[in-house]
Amino acid sequence: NGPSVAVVGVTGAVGQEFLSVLSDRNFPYRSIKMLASKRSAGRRFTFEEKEHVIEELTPESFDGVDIALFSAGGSISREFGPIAVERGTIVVDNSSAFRMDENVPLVIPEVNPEAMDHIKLGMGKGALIANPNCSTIICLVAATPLHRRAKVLRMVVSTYQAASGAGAAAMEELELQTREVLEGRSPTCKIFNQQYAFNLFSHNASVLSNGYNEEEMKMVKETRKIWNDKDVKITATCIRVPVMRAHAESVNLQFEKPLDEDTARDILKNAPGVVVIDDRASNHFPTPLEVSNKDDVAVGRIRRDLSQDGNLGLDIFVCGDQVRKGAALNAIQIAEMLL
Ligand code: 2RA
Repeated sequence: NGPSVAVVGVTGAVGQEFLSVLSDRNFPYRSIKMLASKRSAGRRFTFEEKEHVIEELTPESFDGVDIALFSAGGSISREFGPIAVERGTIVVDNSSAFRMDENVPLVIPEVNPEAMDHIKLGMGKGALIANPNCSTIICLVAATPLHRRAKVLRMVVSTYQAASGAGAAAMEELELQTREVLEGRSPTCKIFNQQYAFNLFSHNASVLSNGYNEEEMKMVKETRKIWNDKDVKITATCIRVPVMRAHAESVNLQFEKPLDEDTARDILKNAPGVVVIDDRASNHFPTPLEVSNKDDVAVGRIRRDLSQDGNLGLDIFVCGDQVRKGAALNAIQIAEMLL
């Protein structure tokens, strides 16, 4: 019989998606614990035809738990992740708390599964595995197969990030504001300090002394760790756009070795977790709506970067569901690798 599983932060957008993905993929858990803050403890809900009661997250919550899926914010992960590991649990953490810790594997199963080779169920001790940031996952699922073939020297990413990345409340606010604006009322701005509907703005993550925001620096640092390449040049601009739950990203790649667009398209057509939508004749390319609630990252606009000599540059456009592949699916694919 399978592992005992705990979901930490079960009431959040990603927590709920954990349950959807566990069910969709028939994850073989023998038991499952629904953990959240005191505020949600006691709430009942049905999952897979069984009634579950949300329990308050405490250190004792992890006794007897084999795998814990965390998505309850960085402070909860920092407080309870190590406690869970101490009690023998393997933690898959969706927060940014431990991603850059050199002892913590940062894993996209299609990209760098070997990073967690040393961690398995039944090894008699806990461990911590970090889920990369959603915009990093979505970019690298597409960029890595190309990198493996022609070695990326420089990557420039512009993201168009969905509301879901800022949580369920941000999705609700986008919907509310859209209604308000259409009715000529002033928009309610609680989550973001400015109008979101019919607008876009630089990502809400804090801006650092180098002028980049935290989201952009995650793309830079996490890519270097996942590719195990501290020299690759990366720059990113992350923008929040009025889209519900799928991120879009424009990615420019400069290679060490030539890679022509047809070869790139073939590589992507055969890449795990990728679907190519690249129909120039009908101008049909990836869109957030087309990838929402789906597992695959969609790639299109595959073309030679004409600002580069020969075939040393390529532009692509990717879309991926932020809640699913960007968070919950990736974490559960990691959990599947432990079985
Ligand atoms: C965002 N990547 O989209 C963040 C959330 N994890 O805001």
